[in-house]
Amino acid sequence: MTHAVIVIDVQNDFCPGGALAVSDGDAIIGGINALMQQADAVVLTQDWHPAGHSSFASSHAGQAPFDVTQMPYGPQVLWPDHCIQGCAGAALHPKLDQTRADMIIRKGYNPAIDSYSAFFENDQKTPTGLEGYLRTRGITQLTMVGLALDFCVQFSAVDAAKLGFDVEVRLDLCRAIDLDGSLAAAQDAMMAAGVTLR
Ligand code: VGL
Ligand code: ZN
Repeated sequence: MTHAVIVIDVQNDFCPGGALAVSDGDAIIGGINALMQQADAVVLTQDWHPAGHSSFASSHAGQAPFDVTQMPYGPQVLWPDHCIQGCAGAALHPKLDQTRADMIIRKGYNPAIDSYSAFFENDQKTPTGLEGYLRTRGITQLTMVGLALDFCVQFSAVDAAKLGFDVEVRLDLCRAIDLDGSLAAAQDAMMAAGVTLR
């Protein structure tokens, strides 16, 4: 039984002052740094979009941030431009201790498909490769933390549980965007998938 901490998207753009700031997003960083010290393995994820990404409202005439549009793969919330490859907003937060990170996996680089989950893009079938990485290292137990609880943490945790990993989410080490009840819906979806909320 090997245990990994998966730290989701603790990036400047999701912290106060960022393009898609989550309230108090930086308040969890000290606790995450401490948690990483106890893990067998640590993976960080990084939202990493090309400029003009299809998840940006600015890429769709007449649409505003937080509108929902229909993509070939289903409904998609449109976001302010954020986490653009190589820009300061996409960098991991400077207070996040990267020394314990074995692996940093990027996602959302496909211009036509968003990727909330660290395992599959939003078409729910294109893999990121993280499953193979964890399995080949013999990792079976995951603790997930980070931003945002109701988007990337939720999708990552649900996919991991569906793939058969033993998944726990530390609610105290996550913060949510909470759009139209998305936080309550995310907690229900995670519990239904067998994720332990702690
Ligand atoms: C996220 C919206 C858009 C997240 C990423 O990390 O939760 N949310 N891109
Ligand atoms: Zn994104």
